[in-house]
Amino acid sequence: MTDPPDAVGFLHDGSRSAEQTAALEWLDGTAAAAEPVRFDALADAGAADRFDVLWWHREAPLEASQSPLATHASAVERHLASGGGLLLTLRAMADVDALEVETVPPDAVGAETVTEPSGVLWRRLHDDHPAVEALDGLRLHLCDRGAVGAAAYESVLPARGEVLASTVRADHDLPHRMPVVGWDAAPGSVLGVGAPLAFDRPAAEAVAATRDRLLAGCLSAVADGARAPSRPRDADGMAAMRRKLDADDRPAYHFTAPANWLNDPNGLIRWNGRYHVFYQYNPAGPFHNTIHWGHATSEDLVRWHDEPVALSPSPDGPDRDGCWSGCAVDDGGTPTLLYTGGDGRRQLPCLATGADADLRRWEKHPDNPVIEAPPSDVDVLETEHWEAEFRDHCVWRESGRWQQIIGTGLVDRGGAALRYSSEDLREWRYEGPLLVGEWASDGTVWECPELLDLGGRRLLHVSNYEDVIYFLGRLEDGRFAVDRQGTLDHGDFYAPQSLHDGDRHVTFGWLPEARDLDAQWDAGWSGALSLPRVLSVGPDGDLRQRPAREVERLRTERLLDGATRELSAGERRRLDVAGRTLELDLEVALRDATTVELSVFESPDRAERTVVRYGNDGELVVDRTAASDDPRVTADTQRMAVPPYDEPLSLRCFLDRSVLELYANGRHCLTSRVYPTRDDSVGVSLAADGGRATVDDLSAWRLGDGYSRSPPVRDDRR
Ligand code: DQQ
Repeated sequence: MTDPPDAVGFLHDGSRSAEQTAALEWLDGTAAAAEPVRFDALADAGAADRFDVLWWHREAPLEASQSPLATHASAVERHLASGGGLLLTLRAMADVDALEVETVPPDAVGAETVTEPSGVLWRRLHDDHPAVEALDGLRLHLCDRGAVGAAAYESVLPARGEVLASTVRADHDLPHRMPVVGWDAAPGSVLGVGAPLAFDRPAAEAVAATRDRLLAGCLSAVADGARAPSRPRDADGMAAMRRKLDADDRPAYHFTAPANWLNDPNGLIRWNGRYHVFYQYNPAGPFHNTIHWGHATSEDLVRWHDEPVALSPSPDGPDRDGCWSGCAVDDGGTPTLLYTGGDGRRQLPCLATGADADLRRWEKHPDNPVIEAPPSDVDVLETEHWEAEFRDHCVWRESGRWQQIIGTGLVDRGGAALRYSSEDLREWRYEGPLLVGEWASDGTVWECPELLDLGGRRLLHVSNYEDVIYFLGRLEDGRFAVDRQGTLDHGDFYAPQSLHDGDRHVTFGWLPEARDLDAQWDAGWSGALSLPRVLSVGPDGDLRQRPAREVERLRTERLLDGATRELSAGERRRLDVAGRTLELDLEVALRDATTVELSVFESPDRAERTVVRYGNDGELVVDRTAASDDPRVTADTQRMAVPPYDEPLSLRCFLDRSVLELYANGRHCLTSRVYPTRDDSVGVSLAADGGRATVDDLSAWRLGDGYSRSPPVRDDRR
């Protein structure tokens, strides 16, 4: 077991509660030289010097104005400044903002009634922290019954601290409740554990042993200067997180956040010759909460540099609970973001302008939100979470004004995109709905609407919680007249956004995980972006989707070059290609076969395999029923129709560890998240059923890494 430090000053304010007495007894029973010390004794010069650690363990509620930590802050800060450690447990953590080390206190403080083994859910990213050195696993039960005073961050994050753990109750993860935070108070350090770390109530032997080890680890962590890792604030820190979580199932060339949570791509823009992708990001772990804007840049759309977080919620602002999705525009040389601020049950549009050439620093408009409320002449849906479903922004310039659409849902009607216009991006006039969908077929709420001009034809796509549906048509008097409709991607793909790059629109979508939240927690990262896709309209008026030509730059080795394989009925042929980061291009002519199968991520005994199956019913499926031995992953079959049926099927397949991204006939996309578990699940085979088939033009490449190791080139011209 980790030894606690030699000298611990056990802080109290005069009297000691039963819990404090029990904790002090525990401390006396360890090797530590523990000594109760009154807060007011700290005022004496040198009083704290003989302690490696000051520990304040308090569960009773306290008015902020009476906080002894506030009254004696300067003595505690002197202790930290001389390299001492401070541990704040139970409700004591609620007062951390009394010290200079933090400005945002925990927002969930009170008594927690524990009825089943409960404790901390440690983050994979910090599994090497000295506090958990003597413990195995990420789920640590500390208490099994009783009411315990507790403190945690829930809808806000500490401004300066780094969350080290969330909460576990029995075998149920509660990532949103974050009771363990470390603060770097160099040369000293502070650790807050607002989890049920209590001593005066009975506990099962194993639970008590874990509690004791964790507490000893926490005391020694703050004592020996092994400071809590601070939240990375620069590009190097972001890249270090990526290295730490470089696991076998992390995509190599599809963009992922360096660690933690990623969802929608946001604010896509080419600026000063560099591509910028921002993304919905939670720095506190791999779950959707406390949303910031992460940031990455690229010179070529396929090799990425991690940048520092670009937008963070302002604790007193209209984006207090999150900076949700939005877009970027060039306002006469000023990069400008429109995004959704979340505050309690309200979500409203906010604006920020770029303050440097690298788009790293953003200044929020002082009069945010720039639209005070949804329009009053439509009946915007209210739901359990939101006063009005009203979010996500697409902004463009047309008819001499800025135009904007915002996603919503209208009561008894369905998802809708509402149109606004403006002279200056700050004052907006409501212009009416651009399009309202059908409740039953198109979804109740539309998120992330985007309107693109594909050379005369307009494309509107919206995300309706399930799918990304698109409409092709024209604008007539500010309304969208629909010619045809479809689904942008039939798999794990959501909330796409595009950038206009010269003569093309390049689109990225969010590829959510297809494994449960526990598995995502264990991985420490969640979410990827699709490859950049170029959207256009073909001569037949239908949508085309192709990987951007830059994707070819990822090819590092050619494995097959335009080969042909004739397959007879029932025949299976293994290809002389193996790997998890591959591109496979092929043409399939069914001839008299009923189906042709391409199996990828295939083990030699075929027990693990992901099957792409094309049939003479004109359907292409990705069969994930045997794709993974891990029971926590989705094992279903995803389907899409691939007209026209009378031509050979041309297929481009991108394999990237836990991503399979398919392009059929340059028109239809299906992206799957798959998680092969076996080291030998690297094979590729072809098979025909029901008759003969020809696979032609079969090429394969090994693809390289999407993360450039060299630092980005800076351009300070603006
Ligand atoms: N994701 C954002 C919202 C958007 C949703 C929140 C779509 O702004 O509606 O992270 O995935």
